[in-house]
Amino acid sequence: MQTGTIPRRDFLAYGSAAFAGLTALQSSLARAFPARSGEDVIPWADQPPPVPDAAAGDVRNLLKWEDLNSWITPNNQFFSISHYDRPVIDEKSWSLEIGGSVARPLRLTLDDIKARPRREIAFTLECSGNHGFPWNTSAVGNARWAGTPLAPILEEAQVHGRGREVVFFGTDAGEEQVRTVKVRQNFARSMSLADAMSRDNILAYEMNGAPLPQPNGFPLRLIAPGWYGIANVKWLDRIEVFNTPYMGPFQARDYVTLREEQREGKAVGILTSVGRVLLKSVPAKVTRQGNQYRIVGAAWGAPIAKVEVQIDNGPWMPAVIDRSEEADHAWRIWSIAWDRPPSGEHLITSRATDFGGNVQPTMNDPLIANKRTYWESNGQVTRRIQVS
Ligand SMILES: Nc1nc2c(c(=O)[nH]1)N[C@H]1C(S)=C(S)[C@@H](COP(=O)(O)O)O[C@H]1N2
Ligand SMILES: [Mo]
Repeated sequence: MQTGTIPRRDFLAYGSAAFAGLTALQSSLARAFPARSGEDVIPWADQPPPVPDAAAGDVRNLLKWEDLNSWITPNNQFFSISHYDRPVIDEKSWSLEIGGSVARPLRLTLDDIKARPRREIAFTLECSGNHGFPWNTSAVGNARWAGTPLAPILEEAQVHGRGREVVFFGTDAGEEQVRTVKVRQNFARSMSLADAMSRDNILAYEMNGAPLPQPNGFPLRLIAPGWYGIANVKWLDRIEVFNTPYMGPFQARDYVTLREEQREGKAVGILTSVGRVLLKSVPAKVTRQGNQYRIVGAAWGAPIAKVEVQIDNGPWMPAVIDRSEEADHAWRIWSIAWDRPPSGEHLITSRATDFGGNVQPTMNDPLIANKRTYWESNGQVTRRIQVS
């Protein structure tokens, strides 16, 4: 546990009881973001390469980190990833079916869903492939999602005692091959019944106060706060309770982490399905106002206790975390002053620590280095900058 090193201020700010007394501090921290007037953004010297043609159909609208200007990512700047087609759905003919191993199957229209209790949740959605490829370094965004809680719907459907998983199907479909057999099937992902019943999960029809945009799953998607992007099924039209484990391609073949681990001195390959989001931070941008430089970044994946920044090979220095928005599953914006950096090239690295004392690993940590696949890459990120 490293919690002893966490500034007391951060503990206070995290507890909601202490929150009210901190307004002055909060607003001074809030001023750290989005911007100082008249400041310039210095572009990173290490720009990611363009999305390769092979992936350009699937991955769109990646954020330019230098453009990060608000805690909420505007809908038109939010990334979008789709592995099959991107269906355009007419909400009038669309409905959601809840079936499988249940006593009372349901069918709900969009109006039915909107008439149910409404819940909003701020959640930072990150693709588990983010930082898995040189071109994929910003497949992440933060939005306020609104919809209706999933758990009461599953309760109404009365899941049979043998039901063990909930499978979420999109209307998008593609052809998949198993040995010599090819079958057209819908995008889908499953969760254990216990995970699906989490009070945080919603069936979302709004994103930042607007109807869910088409690339992000119009008219309805699952929002599963705390899970990597892949679990958040878009263009949702069927929820089915299974008695057996679901083994769809995005569950059990793709979006699977292969890691080499040591067991009694022998290397073994361990395969796991991408699941919950991991502790992470990134330096987002460097700004300059006269010779006052500032490094601004984001941290997410767990309740963030502290963020530290390292410049070149210097000491780790604590960043100021903006706690003006209280949300368990949303990123924290942090910043740190960088006084009169010498001209030349510099390296900037950040690392986050959660309230359990877990520290974001380095890229050399066996957890990251022994991965043979690109998913779940939450290692520390280093960026290069040229100071003139
Ligand atoms: N139906 C469907 N849902 C999907 C996907 C998909 O291809 N089809 N892609 C998943 C992946 S890999 C990610 S990272 C997130 C991205 O959500 P966004 O496009 O709203 O950013 O959606 C997930 N939900
Ligand atoms: Mo993803």
